[in-house]
Amino acid sequence: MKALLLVDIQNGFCPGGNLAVADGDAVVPVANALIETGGYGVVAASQDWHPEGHGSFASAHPGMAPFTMGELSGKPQMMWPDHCVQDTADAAFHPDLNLAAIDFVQRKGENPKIDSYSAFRDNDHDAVTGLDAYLKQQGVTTLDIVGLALDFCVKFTALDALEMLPGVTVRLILDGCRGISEEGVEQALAEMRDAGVAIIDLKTAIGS
Ligand code: VGL
Ligand code: ZN
Repeated sequence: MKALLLVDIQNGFCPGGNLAVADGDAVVPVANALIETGGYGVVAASQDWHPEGHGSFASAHPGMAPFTMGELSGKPQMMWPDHCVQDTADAAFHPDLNLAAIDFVQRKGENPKIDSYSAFRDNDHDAVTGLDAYLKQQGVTTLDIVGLALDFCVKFTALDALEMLPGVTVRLILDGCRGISEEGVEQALAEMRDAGVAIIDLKTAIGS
């Protein structure tokens, strides 16, 4: 069974959002096209869902500026602008996304002491979210991934999918993703390719 995973397609990562990714909303029509024609047995979506004052926010660390490296629980942590705070419009899914088609929502980033880029587990790999158990229980054999941001949450989600769903084919639909930085995207694509993620486009995904 093929499953589709929509990573963090939220207002916060789209133009006008608190952690906007350039052209981030361009992933929405690609996600919707996949939902319509991709033949998926399951559509899952992750949602970055931080409490106010989350430890990944620069604002929680006096003197720290967004987009600089700081520390969280004794480990290096990128300091982000406040984003995707629970129950705010910034955390809501993009309104044009086909929400009715989503079977399962996996929230993440709720623990203020640790960030969670991956939809499968936190950055220390201490706590799993439950998405792996859900997808296994559904009998997934191929997992297609689209969303935001390619160089952070999408990358770590794809790498964890390979590790935590043994035997599952993991495919990244490149035109359904946008990233924060160009260098970050190049590096992320190389890492994913090396690990065994198939990098394909929308046309290929729909045709196979
Ligand atoms: C993300 C940074 C912080 C993402 C989430 O969805 O890629 N990036 N929180
Ligand atoms: Zn976040």
